[in-house]
Amino acid sequence: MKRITKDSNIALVELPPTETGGLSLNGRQDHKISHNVYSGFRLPARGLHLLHAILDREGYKNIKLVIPHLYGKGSPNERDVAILRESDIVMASSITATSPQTRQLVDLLYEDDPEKLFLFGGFDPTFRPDFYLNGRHNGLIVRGEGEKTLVETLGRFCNGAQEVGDIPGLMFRDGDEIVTTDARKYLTADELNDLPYPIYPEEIARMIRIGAIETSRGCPNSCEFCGIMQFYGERKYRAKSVEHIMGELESMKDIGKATFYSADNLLAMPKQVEILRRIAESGLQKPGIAQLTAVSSKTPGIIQALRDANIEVLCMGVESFNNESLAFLGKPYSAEQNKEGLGAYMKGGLNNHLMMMPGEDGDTPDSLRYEVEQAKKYGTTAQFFPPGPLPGTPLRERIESSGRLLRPTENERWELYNGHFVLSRPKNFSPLGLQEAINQMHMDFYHEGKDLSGMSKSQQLIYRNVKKGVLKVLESNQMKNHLEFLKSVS
Ligand code: B12
Ligand code: SF4
Repeated sequence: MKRITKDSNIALVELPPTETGGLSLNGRQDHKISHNVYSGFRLPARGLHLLHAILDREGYKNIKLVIPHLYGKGSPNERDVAILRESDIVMASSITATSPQTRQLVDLLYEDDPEKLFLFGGFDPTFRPDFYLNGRHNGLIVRGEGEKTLVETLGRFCNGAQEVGDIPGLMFRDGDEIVTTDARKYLTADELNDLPYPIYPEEIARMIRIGAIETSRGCPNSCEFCGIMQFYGERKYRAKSVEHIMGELESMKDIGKATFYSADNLLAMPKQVEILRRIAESGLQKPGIAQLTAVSSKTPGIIQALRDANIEVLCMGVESFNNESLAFLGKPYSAEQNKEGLGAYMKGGLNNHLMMMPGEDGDTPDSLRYEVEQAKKYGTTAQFFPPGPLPGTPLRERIESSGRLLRPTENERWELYNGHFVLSRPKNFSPLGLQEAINQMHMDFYHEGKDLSGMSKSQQLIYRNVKKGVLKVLESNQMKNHLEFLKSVS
């Protein structure tokens, strides 16, 4: 491994998803970028802008970002490839859907320069270390939250030491074994408030259409299909302070035409109405999208506060209007609570984006027809994703142990883990039957001729972009090929 110093060239990279999981380089399109409900929005990368700021604060001088989904046709361009080749440290952030091309990139870079250091982080490396630590490169996984582990690890290398086995939060290969060091304790709310604001270099900032702000971490719930509890190690919800959130909004005021309040939800915070009021008074209230729950609608004053803060779209993890399915999914809210909350937001002039999960064991063809009817009633936009057996989740464990995965793990097509594809055997449908039913739900929801005249311009923009993303998925070769595969296993 190269000698690491504060002057080392560091490349932070997040690759876009592709239809085949293959890697295209130099702006080529050998492997088409795959779409999803959000692909029209040109959001920033997830963790990398914050990690950039952390490294910057530690005095690392030569940091560059490679985020190809923001520019050109989405594959790493020639500038990106040059940055990656010249780097001493490559830091890759990935989710399951982007894992195949991430590993291909790292393998290529290793062949080019075996002395590079490779660091991986994010949900997928945390849960699938073997996939990334294939023994060909100097690779380390930072599992779970990355801030402290990253600083300690690079600090150790800068001091000329190589031994990292006592640093919590790491995984690495030692011969045939993968060593997992002690768990890293999650950051407290105070520590989150001490984090620097994410860095968006000018050439990246101008490509972002919707800026994103993380207002909290963790979740007190434990839905079966979600790995959040396993990722952070506890069901601890930690909200950032109003001051920190306002400071970050100020720091990103020139980025994007709208703001996405994410991870995991602004409005589960005890001080939710106060934050909204501060946003409303600050002059920073671009059109907003926020993740929240239907039951938050009961908080006194919240609907007016949302409107004043210019938040127009609410992303709701409703999943189902069927209580039996909600119980299977481990959701803490009933169908009645969801309907009541969604109805209240609509009445208050807000738009619900419904995140639905049809195809759980409680669902039947009839219940899905009911779901889409309810979704039309309560949602301006909606996504219908079958339950995805994402690595690290209790759902995957259940599906795998009962032999319901459609491909064995060693032959899995990880690029299909983008939410849209049926990947496990449903109970009351054939796999093909469920995929076709879900595709039909999307078609029914986004039917031609829907009247958009009651929506504001930005609401129409959001509707059109979500619809565009969904239609691109339905018309893609990726979907056609997957339907053929499902036919063969149905
Ligand atoms: C916001 C978000 C999005 C945004 C992302 C854009 C944005 N900038 O906001 C949008 C809406 C586009 C999105 C889309 C999707 N998402 Co999403 N998303 C999230 C969410 C809610 C927060 C992510 C985030 O920004 N966190 C804040 C940053 C600071 O944290 P972080 O990214 O985890 O990074 C930290 C560590 O992971 C680590 N780290 C991360 N990378 C690296 C790299 C290195 C080298 C190191 C050292 C450390 C490190 O350090 C960071 C600081 O602690 C998470 C759930 C969650 N609460 O984490 C899901 C989540 C990441 N998404 C998920 C999925 C599946 C998707 C979709 C495929 C489909 C879907 N279900 O919607 C699409 C795919 C689109 C795509 N190709 O990227 C899954 C991923 C699971 C998996 N194994 O694949 C998650 C975990 C949700 C879930 N529980 O299922 N998503
Ligand atoms: S799906 Fe949402 S509510 Fe459920 S555990 Fe995950 S983050 Fe929490």
